[in-house]
Amino acid sequence: MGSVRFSGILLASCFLAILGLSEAQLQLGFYAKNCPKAEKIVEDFVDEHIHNAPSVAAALIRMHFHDCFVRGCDASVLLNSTSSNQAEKVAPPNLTLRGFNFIDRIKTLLEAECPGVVSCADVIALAARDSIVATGGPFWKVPTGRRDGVISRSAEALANIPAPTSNFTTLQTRFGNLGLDLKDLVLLSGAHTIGISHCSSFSNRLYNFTGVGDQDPALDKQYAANLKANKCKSSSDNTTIVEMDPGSHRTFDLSYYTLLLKRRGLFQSDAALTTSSTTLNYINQLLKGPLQNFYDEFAKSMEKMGRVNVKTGSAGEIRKQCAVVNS
Ligand code: HEM
Ligand SMILES: *[C@@H]1O[C@H](CO)[C@@H](O)[C@H](O)[C@H]1NC(C)=O
Ligand SMILES: *[C@@H]1O[C@H](CO)[C@@H](O)[C@H](O)[C@H]1NC(C)=O
Ligand SMILES: *[C@@H]1O[C@H](CO)[C@@H](O)[C@H](O)[C@H]1NC(C)=O
Ligand SMILES: *[C@@H]1O[C@H](CO)[C@@H](O)[C@H](O)[C@H]1NC(C)=O
Ligand SMILES: CC(=O)N[C@H]1CO[C@H](CO)[C@@H](O)[C@@H]1O
Repeated sequence: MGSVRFSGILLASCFLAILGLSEAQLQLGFYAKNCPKAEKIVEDFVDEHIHNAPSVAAALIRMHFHDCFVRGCDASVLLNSTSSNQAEKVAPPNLTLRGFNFIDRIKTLLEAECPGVVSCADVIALAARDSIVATGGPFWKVPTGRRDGVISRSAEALANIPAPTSNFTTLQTRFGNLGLDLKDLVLLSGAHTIGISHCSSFSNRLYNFTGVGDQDPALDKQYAANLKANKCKSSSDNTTIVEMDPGSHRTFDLSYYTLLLKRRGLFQSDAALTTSSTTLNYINQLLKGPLQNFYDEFAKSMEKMGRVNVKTGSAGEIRKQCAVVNS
């Protein structure tokens, strides 16, 4: 009995030690020895190309988020479906992801420099950070050493990535499952200060909120009327795009939070952040500024997200091509 309990404790502490060890393996400059130019190659590519495609910054930070929320930050989001498997890419939350080509081009450069060394998961994390910085947004540290996963399942994307229709409880649960708290939820949602959405991601709020042809009462009436008149003119429009932070969708600023208080957050998941006093307090704190405070806090949450369930050491693999597992 006693020895059973003892070996239980021993097992548990071994398990914790392994967890601790694998966490410790993400480190700043992980490639310094084996591919010293790796991070510079990513940064240079981003700096060179972002001016032609600044909207890629939004696409890449969203890709990083989706990657980390399914099986950890392991580039499972990049895998193509196969004849026997529907990958994360084809799940509804991923239908509107962009930027795959950008990642592939960086990976090609890295494979030419040091074959089989730099993971696709690290490429996503680095390129997301560098593109946000290159477009004038916040900087955050990206420790590296992530390994690539070999599994990508559409159903898991659906089960783990919050939907734009998610309520506060669902958001709290899905972030909480990954060790991300309410502060992280508020800060990371702040990425909606840049980028675009398709009408189909929120038109239920405009046209058929509860199934009786109604509007979401939590959405500012004037804003809703404007969207219906000028942007999302029918409930079946799935091609028109809308700036999530109109007028400043290229600028990483606090105006997303200002809009939330005006009931002009685009998604129910945005609006939900004002429904709890805890998150509403964080929002008000951030709005007191300065902007640098938001940047500093956002950086902490991004680093935290970038560590979610990462594979390190000898787990997973270093994919040769980001869209397929090594054969
Ligand atoms: C809190 C839960 C979240 C939900 C429900 C959510 C949902 C969405 C949806 C539905 C879109 C629009 C997709 C489209 O119609 O094209 C979107 C766009 C975007 N999301 Fe989120 N998101 C969440 C959190 C995050 C986080 C944590 C980040 C990054 C840290 C993020 C970054 C972005 C960005 C930058 C865009 C614009 C993408 C582009 O311009 O292509 N989101 N999000
Ligand atoms: C939130 O959404 C979930 C999933 O749709 C639902 O089961 C739950 O009842 C909702 N919670 C609240 C408080 O509305
Ligand atoms: C609203 O949704 C309900 C239930 O899904 C559906 O029966 C109805 O046709 C929809 N109405 C409109 C105007 O789209
Ligand atoms: C958009 O809607 C059209 C018409 O309803 C449909 O044929 C098409 O498959 C939809 N596209 C997407 C990406 O959902
Ligand atoms: C992955 O799928 C995309 C889109 O279908 C395709 O263009 C690409 O060639 C595929 N990549 C690989 C390595 O098979
Ligand atoms: C980016 C991406 O892979 N999009 C895919 C999402 O799913 C649709 C439908 O399954 C595909 O046609 C897209 O290529």
